[in-house]
Amino acid sequence: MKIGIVCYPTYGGSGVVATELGKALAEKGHNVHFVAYSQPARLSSFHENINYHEVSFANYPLFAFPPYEAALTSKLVDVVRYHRLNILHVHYAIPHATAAFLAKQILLQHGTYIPVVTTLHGTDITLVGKDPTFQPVVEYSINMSDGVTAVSESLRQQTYDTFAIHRPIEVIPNFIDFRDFQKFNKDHFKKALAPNGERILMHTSNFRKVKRIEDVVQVFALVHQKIPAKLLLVGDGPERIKAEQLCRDLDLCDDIRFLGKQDAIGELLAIADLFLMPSEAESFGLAALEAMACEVPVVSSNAGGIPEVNIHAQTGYLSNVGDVEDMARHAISILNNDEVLAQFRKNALEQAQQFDINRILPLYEQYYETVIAQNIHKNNV
Ligand code: GMT
Repeated sequence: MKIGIVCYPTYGGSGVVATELGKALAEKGHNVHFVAYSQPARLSSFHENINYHEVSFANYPLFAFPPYEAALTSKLVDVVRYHRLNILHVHYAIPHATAAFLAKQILLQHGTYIPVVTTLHGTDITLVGKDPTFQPVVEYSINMSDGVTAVSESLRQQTYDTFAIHRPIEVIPNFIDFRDFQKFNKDHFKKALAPNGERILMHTSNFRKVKRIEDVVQVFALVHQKIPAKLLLVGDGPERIKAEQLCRDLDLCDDIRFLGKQDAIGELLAIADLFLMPSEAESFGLAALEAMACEVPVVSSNAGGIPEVNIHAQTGYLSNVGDVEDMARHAISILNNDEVLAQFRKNALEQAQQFDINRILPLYEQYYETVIAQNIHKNNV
């Protein structure tokens, strides 16, 4: 198949999923065309089946807001026509599903019907999408897609609860590539960061408000009172300053490291003993799955789709959003005992294997084939 993938190029979950999906499809022999406003973060190496088309345009002084949707739409029309794509798969509804819909209408004038699959990732529904600023456009664009997927059952339900959607939404969960995420031997690294055998707690995210970074620090502070421990904070974003201030206020700077944005997350997770995800909302929690693939148990909130990934009292624990005492109690119960930790590590790996990319990729391929077959008669109208 010739597949167009539209995504955000940043370190955010939707861009990561889209890029890893495209790379895996290319490895299986499909011809993949990425369309984004800059090179996706995880698209660094060359592959003969991967093409990248950048949406770029010179801004005009009249535009207080550069019309990105228009530029993206034009790029999609061009790429679909001249590379004869079979399907467009857009990740994150805003504005990708809308631009894809418009491109579809324009292409119809040229006798081409391009089927569009929209994958909903989370904040495009739960936070930004339901805001009245975008709500009617998001709802319409989802309904006009030829196929819609959501990354968890929870997100599918929230989409139906939030919008008037009159088409089926298929749940295709996020996935993990065990070549990048496994318990690599990085003992030398562990010794450098925790020289006295301290337990290592870790959090990775884009440090947005929804991630509740201050809860991460609060949970660590409570664990630290009972167990020698270090906290590694990976990533960067708007809430980092507040978290840094909290570390200073709690006098924990010697035991908390801010590592900033990192590429080799799998290698860092390999030295972690526990992953913290106290998020306010999370459609899936890809970062938790990445941790579990590296045999790291997860102490998290019970928001959104997290319980579909992190199984309570088995791969980690779930607490109500904001209940840092409960999270700390759970963390201590795992970290206090080597045997308990070993069992949680094993369970985490087993659960992560359910989301192996080799299991999930065929679901996308089958879905594309179904959507293409349902719309084939619309071509050359
Ligand atoms: O977490 C973010 O803020 C990034 C966001 C995105 O759209 O890039 O992540 C969402 O998509 C990920 C991949 O499907 C999910 O694993 C995250 O749970 C989801 N984030 C939220 O729902 C807050």
